[in-house]
Amino acid sequence: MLLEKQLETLSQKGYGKALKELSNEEVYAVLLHLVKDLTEEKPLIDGERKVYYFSAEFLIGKLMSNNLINLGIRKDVKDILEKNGFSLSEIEEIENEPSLGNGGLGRLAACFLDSIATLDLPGDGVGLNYHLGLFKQTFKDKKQYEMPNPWIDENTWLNKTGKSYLVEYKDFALRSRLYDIDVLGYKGNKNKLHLFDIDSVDEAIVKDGISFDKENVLKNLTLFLYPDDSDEEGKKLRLYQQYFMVSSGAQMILEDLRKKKIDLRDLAKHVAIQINDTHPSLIIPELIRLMMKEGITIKEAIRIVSKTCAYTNHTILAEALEKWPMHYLEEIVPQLIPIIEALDAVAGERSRNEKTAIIDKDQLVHMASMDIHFGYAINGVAAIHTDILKNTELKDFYDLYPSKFNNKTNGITFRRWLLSCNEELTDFIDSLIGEGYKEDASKLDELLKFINDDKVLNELLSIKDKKKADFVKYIKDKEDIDLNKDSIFDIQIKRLHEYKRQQMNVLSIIHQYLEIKKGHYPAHPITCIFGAKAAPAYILAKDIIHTILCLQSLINNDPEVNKYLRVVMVENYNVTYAEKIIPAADFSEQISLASKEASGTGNMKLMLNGAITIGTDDGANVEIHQLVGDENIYVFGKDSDTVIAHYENEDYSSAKILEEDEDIRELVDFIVSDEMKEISGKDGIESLERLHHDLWTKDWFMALLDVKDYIKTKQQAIEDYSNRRVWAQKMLINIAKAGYFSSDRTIAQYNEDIWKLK
Ligand code: AZC
Repeated sequence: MLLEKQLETLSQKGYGKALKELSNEEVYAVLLHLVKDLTEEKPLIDGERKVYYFSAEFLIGKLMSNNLINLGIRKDVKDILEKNGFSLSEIEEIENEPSLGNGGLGRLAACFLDSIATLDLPGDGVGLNYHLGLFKQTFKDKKQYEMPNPWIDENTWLNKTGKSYLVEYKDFALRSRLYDIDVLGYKGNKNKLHLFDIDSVDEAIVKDGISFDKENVLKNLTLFLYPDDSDEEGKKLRLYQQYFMVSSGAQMILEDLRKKKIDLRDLAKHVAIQINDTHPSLIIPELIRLMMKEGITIKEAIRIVSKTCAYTNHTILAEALEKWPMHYLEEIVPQLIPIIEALDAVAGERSRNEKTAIIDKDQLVHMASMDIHFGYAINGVAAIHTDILKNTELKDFYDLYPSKFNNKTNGITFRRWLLSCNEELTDFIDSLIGEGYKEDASKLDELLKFINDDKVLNELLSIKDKKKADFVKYIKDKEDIDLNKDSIFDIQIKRLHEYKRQQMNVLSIIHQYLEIKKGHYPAHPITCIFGAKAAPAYILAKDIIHTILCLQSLINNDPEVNKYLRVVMVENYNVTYAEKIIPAADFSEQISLASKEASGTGNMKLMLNGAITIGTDDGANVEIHQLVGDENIYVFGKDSDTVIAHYENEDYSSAKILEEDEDIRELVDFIVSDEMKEISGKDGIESLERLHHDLWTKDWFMALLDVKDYIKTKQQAIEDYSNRRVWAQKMLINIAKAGYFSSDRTIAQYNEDIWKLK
């Protein structure tokens, strides 16, 4: 009743009309005001020590649905709107998705903020307010093109604050401007996501897709996340951004302490800083510099900062561990040089091992090395990943600081990845085991008692069917693509990268296609769905996209084949798309080369929604495998020890495989077959040839090593799918065991072992 009155009042105030007379857009604005008003009443979470989660990305997704859920009013609002002739989910569609992230790393940061607030822990995010996001992906002529992805409009969750800091570079200074987004905990109070920006940013300088003058920092600094760094200007722009983020954030933190009359020497008692990957690593020298300005000696400042900062590693891929040339730093932030040199000297005193140096002999500054020497905790993001860090990638550091290393297996927030995206499944679980699992996800385990209950199993299948039908409608409306709702939905959604091996999935699709052409039909029709963006300068990744889009056209237009097989790559895959695809998934493709996927989090979201994993023993798949047992996951491929040995011995040769195995050769050579070339068009052939050539001569991530086992395993999964009862049991077990992957558990562990808040 109260809520209804509030909505009517806001409607009158905003538009001078009754609620039922508003347009959908107006209702959206009214809801935004409602949530902001209700949020206003919630106190900020307080405590002695507070964590600041520094991250280049926060892939927060649309916020309306989640905020309503976390305020505990989504059902009531939905009813009131329905009474007035509106559909809440249609209204939620209106919101632009904030384009502040790329992949798992950014989505993890968003899940973590949700869980920090939900556990009532004091902790804020710190990042940048990119006006045009990563980029918006479009397809033309079966190729990816990049466009700006603006998302800020007048109805926004961003709140402009009065806070502003001077960030000094060598040749000029910029004033940062802080915007905040409230982060609501589930049935709890709130924290904040702090996003820094500059007033002078100018979207009009962007031309021709996403190109712009990379040297015009005053206008371009907060336009894009991860601007193209294939040239020197791009690399420098990233450095400008990183320093802008950490300097503004550090000043904000110190200002807060001063306001509270806390001695800066007590920083570590009051503040923990989590460095998410190496993008924010300059926070270490910057904090030291700012403390020195306040009269603290460098020695003491180093000691204090070393008790404040902790680092999370998200990858073992060397190219992703950032190294900055000294001369860039000299050109952009010379004030940090003496400090970095001092840190390098201290590191040198602790170890003379070249591999743990901060500044190497080529005058490159290794960000991760700085983090490990001067952070008090270093964590990987899944058990196997942390083991690989300790035993291989970061072994020399582990030998030096064994007690700093720890594992924190990733997690996902169930508020978004179950309650919000799959209401039907949520309501069904509620009816079976009550709502306790919403605050203690381990209680999902109670679902296991229904393992032989046919009514429950049938209902699970019919919810899946319903979500598949919803998705079929969504993609028809959005992209005019026709899917067969009765086919298996086989899903691979993640950044496009060779190590994730979308190209191996491509080979299995080619296999399937050729089999159908020979009259060997699959046990069940199957639809292979991809969602992925390729980094703009990552040519081979774009070649893989082109190949998928060619296959899509070849297969979907062939009436002989499309009864059994279809292929779809959705355009501009993002959080909103994920929320539609995941509930509809039957197979979850997690097929990275063992040892390369740090954790994966899509694997967790898909499992929670009843999809069965087809995967390698990599990242968090290993833990999923342990939890659900051999019967409820399809594991294939060489293990990480074997793969690591291939790299060490340099004895992997795709050419050798291709020469010896004509089955695999047929699949790879099909990429440059006449049918494919014809579909690809003149401009695309080069792309097909490049991928083909790479597989023959390099195949760095060993797709050909596992492809046969992969095809065989997937075949088995397709056959098993037809036994609907057994399949439903697999689904139930996966859902029941997903509780471990709640980010509430992950955050409780970060707090217990690293942050020690409250
Ligand atoms: C990802 C890892 O690839 C993934 O395995 C992990 O689950 C995730 O971080 C969260 O820990 N890394 C990224 O997304 N990295 C970038 C630069 O986008």
